[in-house]
Amino acid sequence: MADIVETEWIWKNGKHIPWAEATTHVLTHALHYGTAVFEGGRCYETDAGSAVFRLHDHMERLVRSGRMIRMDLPYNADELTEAAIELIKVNKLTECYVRPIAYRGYGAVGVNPMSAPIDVVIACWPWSAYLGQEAIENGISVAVSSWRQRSANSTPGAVKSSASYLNSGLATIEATENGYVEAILLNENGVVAEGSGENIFAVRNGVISTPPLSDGILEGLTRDSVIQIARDLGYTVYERSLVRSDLYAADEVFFTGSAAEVTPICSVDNRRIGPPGPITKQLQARFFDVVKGRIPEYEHWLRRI
Ligand code: PPE
Repeated sequence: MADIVETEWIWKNGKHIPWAEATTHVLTHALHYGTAVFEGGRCYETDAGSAVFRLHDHMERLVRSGRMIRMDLPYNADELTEAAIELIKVNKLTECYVRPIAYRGYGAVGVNPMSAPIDVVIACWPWSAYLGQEAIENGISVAVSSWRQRSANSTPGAVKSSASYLNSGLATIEATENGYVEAILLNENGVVAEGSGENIFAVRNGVISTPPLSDGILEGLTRDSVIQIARDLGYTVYERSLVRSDLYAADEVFFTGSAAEVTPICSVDNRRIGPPGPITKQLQARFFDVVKGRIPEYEHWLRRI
């Protein structure tokens, strides 16, 4: 995780404002009660200019996350998509991370958020490999956390809410203090859910498995993309519950996420999985080819700037 690289403009409630002025009052509802939903996507340079990967899908998920927490956004996914494209342009960026966030703003205190105003912001800035370039190339060591993923009846994982990331943060702190790069969370039924900011895949005997959405995970767009890419390459992909020993026994394990992209995992709880395996490497290479616009059949996933 890296320090922010500042850019010039931020989009807030329909206007471009200077980066330094994009501040908010300390009594902002979301700051006190976690009442915010957000997104993260990436814009990549391609041979034919820059393109944001699955931008409209990210904006649809943002709107859906908002609806699930009774925060109906004053903008639809189309409007937010255009706003993000415009923002990348005015910031003159060719590659960047895009972070839309909608939150209950200033004007009401107390747990019930319904009377607090809804603010919508989009920021973008250059963000290199989430867990480092070394992680992308050689893989990372991860550990199953003592913290559990919340159940679908308690800040559901399907909602990309700021509140959920307290839990992710606890897991990451524990993992990194214990010398691992990232954490894996089991859900309350004890099956593998996801990483603190990534979905997870395991490969055994050439078959790819990933936890189903019903295990309480975020409906990751990178996960969805990798499932489709793998199936298009002829692999069998199962969405099925995994227990931690499925990870220990796997030939290959990897994370997916907009920030983490496709990150190989080389050990789980000190059980050596090995250097990035052939299927992980193939899917990773294919993923980068797709996001960089090198494979025409996936062009519909790219929103060109
Ligand atoms: N699970 C969680 C808990 C998660 O936070 C992410 C994304 C994913 C799965 C993968 O979803 P997708 O990006 O749609 O493939 N995490 C975002 C936040 C990272 C951060 O530290 O901030 C991201 O990757 O942008």
